[in-house]
Amino acid sequence: MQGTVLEGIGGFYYVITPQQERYTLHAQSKIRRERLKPLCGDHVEFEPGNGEEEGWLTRILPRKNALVRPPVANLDSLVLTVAASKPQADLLLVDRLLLMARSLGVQTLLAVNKCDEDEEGARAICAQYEKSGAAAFCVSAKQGSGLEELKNALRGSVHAFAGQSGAGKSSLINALYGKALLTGGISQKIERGRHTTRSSRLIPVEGGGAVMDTPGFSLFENELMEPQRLPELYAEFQLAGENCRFEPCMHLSEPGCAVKQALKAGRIPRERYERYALLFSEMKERWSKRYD
Ligand SMILES: Nc1nc2c(ncn2[C@@H]2O[C@H](COP(=O)(O)OP(=O)(O)OP(=O)(O)O)[C@@H](O)[C@H]2O)c(=O)[nH]1
Ligand SMILES: [Mg+2]
Ligand SMILES: [Zn+2]
Repeated sequence: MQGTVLEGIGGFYYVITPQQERYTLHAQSKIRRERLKPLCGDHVEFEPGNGEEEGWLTRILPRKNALVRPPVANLDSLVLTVAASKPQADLLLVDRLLLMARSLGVQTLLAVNKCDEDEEGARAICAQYEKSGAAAFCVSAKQGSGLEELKNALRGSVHAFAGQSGAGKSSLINALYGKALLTGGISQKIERGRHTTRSSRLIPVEGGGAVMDTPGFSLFENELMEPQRLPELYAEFQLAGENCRFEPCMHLSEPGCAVKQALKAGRIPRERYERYALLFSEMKERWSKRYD
């Protein structure tokens, strides 16, 4: 039989078939030996167990894509989620995730949540991503604002919410789809989320598509790539970059760089460019040490 992995916890995999039947499975030792970890969203083959017995997951079908962080597979789109208030939005983390998604060809959206607490701050974050290729939405899971627009953009797709703990991923999924997921408070002392969501979980959405809730995180390292590849993953550099004197141009200190001109003219957000320069130098450093 075939199905989709809803969730994997403690060695068990919960799978749903196209007929909406649910099964609990163990991974066959062959899969465990091959160190192929079934992911939330994986399409799999399995043998159901007898009666109350658990069945066996026997094969992971070829993946369209797979992320390491959050650990999910077969996405149409990824919704990067940050809070406009607390926890403070880590936009370098957003940029790293956006780079990852674009290098895998996964469509990306940005949800700036908790805009009920800082509308102006939320708009400022959205503005930084206006030309990034990620459609940005100011939303409030609490008050429901902006949710219709976000829902329309996600309709019919398999999408995962990802980002910092406490940003409101589970709350947004609740507000969008009315499913009772666990949400938690923000710890006052550390102002980090309380890591409420412990494993990635897929929830089929009425009318087609599915949403995945994933555990929050704050650390993320991009896969090693040649730094020269970075500029092409920045959508805002594409148009302006056509007029750079050098080809390729990294838009850093080359003379006659049209991206830097666009930056001076305020057509490219300064913060986003500065984080690009940081990520570029970081990747350059890692690349130069790749054989160490
Ligand atoms: N003011 C306000 N608070 C919100 C909003 N959305 C979520 N919260 C609160 O933020 C806290 C964290 O929300 P969660 O939905 O658990 O966050 P999460 O991103 O799922 O966190 P992890 O599961 O740890 O990754 C909870 O106390 C929510 O009530 C919002 O739109 N406005
Ligand atoms: Mg959560
Ligand atoms: Zn340039």
